[in-house]
Amino acid sequence: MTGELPGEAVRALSRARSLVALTGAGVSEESGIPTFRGGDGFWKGVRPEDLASPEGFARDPAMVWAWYASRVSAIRAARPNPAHDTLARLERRMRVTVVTQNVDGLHRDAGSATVLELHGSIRRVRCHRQGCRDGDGRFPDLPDGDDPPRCRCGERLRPDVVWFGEMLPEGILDAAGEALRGADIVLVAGTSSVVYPAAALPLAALEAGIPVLEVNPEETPLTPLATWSVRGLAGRVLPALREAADAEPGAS
Ligand code: BV8
Repeated sequence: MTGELPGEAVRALSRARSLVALTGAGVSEESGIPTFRGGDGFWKGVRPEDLASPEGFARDPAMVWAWYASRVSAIRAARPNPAHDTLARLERRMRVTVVTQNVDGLHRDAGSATVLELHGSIRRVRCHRQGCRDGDGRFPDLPDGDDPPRCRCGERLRPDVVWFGEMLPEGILDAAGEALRGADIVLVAGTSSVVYPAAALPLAALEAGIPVLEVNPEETPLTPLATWSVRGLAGRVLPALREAADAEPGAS
């Protein structure tokens, strides 16, 4: 871990009764799942932003389906890492709401009880036709490259995730806002803080006078605004934060 733990942040965490953790792809990186914008940022020469969109799906449904099928198989082999485990363990000492942009389901696998999946779940599929529920189900095991399977209504199936240009699930931003309003501290871990409306959530917390602690090996647009920002890997910094908070005199 490179970044020192700010003493004030440790004291705030030790006294907190309620925490909101806003997480991004970086907290799953140590589980072996590539981040969205890390590496060369391409998949078979295509940018994820161009694949994770209705336009990308309309243009080449087999390519988009193959991309998700390759991600689903990587995710099925993945296990939670100490970052996920720490957020689940913190529930023993405070109310924890995980608000995640990730679609991999690893927070629930780690045992987190309250997880808001802002961008849906790659483990599920649904019908591409707005409102049709006949296609709801588990992502099927299919060889790569197949044209997506069809719903009973005849429309293509697609991953149950939110694509660029699509609205987030009904009510989930309200639920995230409600959790934020009741938080004593907001932890922002493993996100480049560039995707909206998720990236607006820590800003709303700061507006409301709630301290925000960022954990990321790199600086992000949130770094200069956060109350504290630690340069480090979530899988190391989060356990260290929890241990330091537990050791604080008068820890709640
Ligand atoms: C919407 C699901 C209404 C699919 C994803 C203002 C307001 C509203 C919308 C917009 C707006 N401005 C622009 C928009 C449009 C757009 C947007 O935000 N575009 C961006 C690119 C500018 N937003 C939308 O379209 C949203 N819809 O608002 O509807 C609307 C519509 C149109 C116009 C106006 C309003 C929908 C956004 C959801 C898109 N779907 N994913 C899928 O996964 O396949 S987003 C995608 O990016 C992933 O979900 C990912 O989680 C998310 C955010 O990325 P990060 O998680 O941050 O991952 P990233 O790779 O970027 O960064 C990883 C970070 O981790 C790095 O900082 C790295 O340093 C760090 N890291 C690495 N290792 C570690 C680590 N940190 C800690 N520990 C480590 N070990």
